Amino acid sequence: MTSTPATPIDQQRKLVTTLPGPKSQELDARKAATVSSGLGVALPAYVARAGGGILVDVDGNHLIDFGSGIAVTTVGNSAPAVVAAVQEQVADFTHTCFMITPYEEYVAVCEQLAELTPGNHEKRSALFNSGAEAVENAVKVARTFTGREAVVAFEHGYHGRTNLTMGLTAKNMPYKHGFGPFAPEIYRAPMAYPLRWPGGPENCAEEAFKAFVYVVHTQVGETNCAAVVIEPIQGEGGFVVPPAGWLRRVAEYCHEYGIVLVADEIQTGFCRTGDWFACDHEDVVPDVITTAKGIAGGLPLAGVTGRADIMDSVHSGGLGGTYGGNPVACAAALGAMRTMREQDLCGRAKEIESIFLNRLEQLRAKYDVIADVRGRGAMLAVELTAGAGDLTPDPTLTGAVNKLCHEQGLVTLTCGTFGNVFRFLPPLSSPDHLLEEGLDIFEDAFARATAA
Ligand code: PLZ
Repeated sequence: MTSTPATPIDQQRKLVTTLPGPKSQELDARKAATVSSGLGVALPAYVARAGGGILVDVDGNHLIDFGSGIAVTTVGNSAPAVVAAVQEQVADFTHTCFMITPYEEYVAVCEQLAELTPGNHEKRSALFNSGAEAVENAVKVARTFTGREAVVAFEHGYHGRTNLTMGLTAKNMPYKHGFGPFAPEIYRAPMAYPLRWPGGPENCAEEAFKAFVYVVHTQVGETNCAAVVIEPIQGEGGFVVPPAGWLRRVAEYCHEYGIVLVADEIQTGFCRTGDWFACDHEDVVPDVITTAKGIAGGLPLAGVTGRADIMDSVHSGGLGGTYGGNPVACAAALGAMRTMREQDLCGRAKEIESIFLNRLEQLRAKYDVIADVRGRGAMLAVELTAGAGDLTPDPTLTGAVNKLCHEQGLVTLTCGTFGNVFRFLPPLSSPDHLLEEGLDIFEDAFARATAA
């Protein structure tokens, strides 16, 4: 099969119109007439091409990407190995349904997952289409294995938008509002959130662990608890990095009581935090791990990988779905994982961390409204508050900075339960000069928004 290689995208920011440009505005009018208003859009610049660290819109603007489509295009958009693998696969066959007539690509992805995820124990995987579906299936597996029903999740946690995962997700607006009733047997423990821990960051690990144990003991009962579902670094909830040692204690506790520890690494996985998985940094080996986003370079694929005894406890036919582990998405994943290895993208995430942290710490020294600079690898954030020791969240300033960045052609994202966290998730394929320029724009936006 032959295909015309696309011309490489010039890795320079370039604004030829104000944003959104006229063609984007036309498309946005069509959107308003046809797409449900239930879908919010952060920056209505319609994308025509993307690669490296740049998104090119339909008007010819070159935008710097600091979002990676919410932590998905870790290897970059249309990464060469992903494109080649997809083109080859799509020409061979597009779908059979793995449950009907299987194919090698699915098995090969599961082999990679067994090798790359934390722990050397025997593992099995099942593949799905979205992160939420992976989390749902992890809970199904944990319930079958334990014969128990209850699931514990954490404050500020995010696990998806399906019914079960809405229940696991903490934040009401916009994820849950008006969409209940939610699935039963979900309990919530306080999150080890150092900046906002009532007893102070120095006591956070110890006190948060005790608070978690208290919830399990008093509200659930250890022997009723099937699973604890946890993001080792929280994503949508505000890039909350728990203090060292806390995750390990939760893991040991789960082990002691036969509770399945499900690490939701959908946002943190695949080199994003400078390790293959965020659990690696804490030397924690979860029983089950959920993956999606970065796994397949932008194609929809998700995985549940776990101890063989847990994953094999489900009756045959109990797991599946028409499209789960689609061959084209699997081929993309194999291309993406090869790229991560060959280009040492874990190392690249660490380099990005040092570029960002250096600049963000300087900014914090200048502005007391920056209450916290946190994150790991290429998953970093600043939390904006009233300042001078007052931790009242400032979502208005956060939104204002975000808007100014967008106007300058820098695609940025916010997050957090209080909407006051500014997050940085650049593709790991982004060259240094774009990262530095994006940070210049951010600093300038910050100066302007705080002066206003
Ligand atoms: N678990 C840790 O980050 C998805 C959601 C964006 P899906 N995060 C982005 C939005 O507003 O919908 C996510 C995650 C963690 C689960 C999920 C869910 O993954 O692929 O979006 O279903």
